[in-house]
Amino acid sequence: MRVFFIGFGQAGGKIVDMFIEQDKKLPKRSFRGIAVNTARTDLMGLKHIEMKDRILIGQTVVKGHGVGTDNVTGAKITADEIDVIISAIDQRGTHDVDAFVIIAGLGGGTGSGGAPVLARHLKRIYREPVYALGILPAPEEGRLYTYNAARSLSTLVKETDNTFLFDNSAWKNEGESIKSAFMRLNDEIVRRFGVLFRAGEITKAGVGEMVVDSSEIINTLRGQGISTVGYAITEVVSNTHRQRRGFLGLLKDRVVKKEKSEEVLLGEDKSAKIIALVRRAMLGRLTLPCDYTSAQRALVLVAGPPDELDRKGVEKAKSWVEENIAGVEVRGGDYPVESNYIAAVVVLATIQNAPRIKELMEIAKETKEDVMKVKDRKPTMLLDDDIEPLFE
Ligand SMILES: Nc1nc2c(ncn2[C@@H]2O[C@H](COP(=O)(O)OP(=O)(O)OP(=O)(O)O)[C@@H](O)[C@H]2O)c(=O)[nH]1
Ligand SMILES: [Mg+2]
Repeated sequence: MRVFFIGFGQAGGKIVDMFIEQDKKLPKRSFRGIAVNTARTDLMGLKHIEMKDRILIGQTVVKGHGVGTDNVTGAKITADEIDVIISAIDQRGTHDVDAFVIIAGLGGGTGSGGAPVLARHLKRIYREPVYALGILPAPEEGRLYTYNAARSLSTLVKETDNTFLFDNSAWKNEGESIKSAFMRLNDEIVRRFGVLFRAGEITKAGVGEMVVDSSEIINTLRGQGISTVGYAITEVVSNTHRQRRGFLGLLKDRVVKKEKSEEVLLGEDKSAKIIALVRRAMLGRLTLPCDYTSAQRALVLVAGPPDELDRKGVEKAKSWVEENIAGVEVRGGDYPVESNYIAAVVVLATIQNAPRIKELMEIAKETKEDVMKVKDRKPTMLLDDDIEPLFE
């Protein structure tokens, strides 16, 4: 699938920069990407997005310094300067694009406020689907981030065809600071979504038995809501690898016998291997941990060298996913690539139950009430009204 990424704000910009970095290393480009921000230094810090594709907005309002976690200002600046962003997207070219993906940290100001505004306009202008990939803040970042995320998310879900979520708090390690974790987390994001968003593109590895088409990804994501992604990877014991081990094994009879039996098992169990991999993807850590049984639709994608992509295995894995989610729509297939690895991606689309979202919404509601209470207090309460000011 050919994707046009828009990285909004600092987190969004950095992640799109990594998608572009990954894409540049591959023989065929599938991704296009721009970064939009109110902070000049954030844009300057990017490495792979071309200079002309880094769009600074809000200069007259915040002078290139960012909106300081104020997402209402982020939304306003974006609405005021939407033409600048749309024309940058148009100039980059959209005729062959299959989908737009807006990426933003939902806890901050620029991306949190700007992403839903941009989504609304893209949907009005283009026929292609508009997705968001939102990064949820960790609770330790404070209630303002949580409140921002809750407001941004509620709006994003209405303005996009589907919103993927990645929960920073679920992915950072115990004791690790959120900042030092960013590079690692971004890498996890780009690996998963890189496979998903590239699926359907023809590669040198040739055509698989049942290749996933962009339309299947799009149909899975149709109809709004929140989605999460599971991922698992395993190394292929290639023929050459096996032969090499076999050759080494000649030196010892006992080893050769063992090698042979392993080879047979590997050959016959391609299907079992794929089922196990898909199970691991769905039951392991999701980008947004949730109750997978509440998913309405799913997409099962198996990427790897064509001779490992066993049709029966993919079919059985799909059935297993179907038995375990609420809905009956499970699409999927393979994505042949030249690699020593097989990767499984499971998209759980339009989930209904995620404890983290419930918690986020509850904290946001409490925060809103507290904000209201504080608003009612006069800033001069500490002073005495009987002491008259010098002038009114
Ligand atoms: N996963 C990940 N999260 C990030 C990264 N950078 C920031 N965040 C998260 O994103 C949120 C802040 O969003 P930013 O993108 O920094 O904010 P912004 O859109 O630039 O908005 P302002 O700086 O307020 O103008 C916080 O919850 C951070 O934890 C990153 O590189 N990776
Ligand atoms: Mg910023």
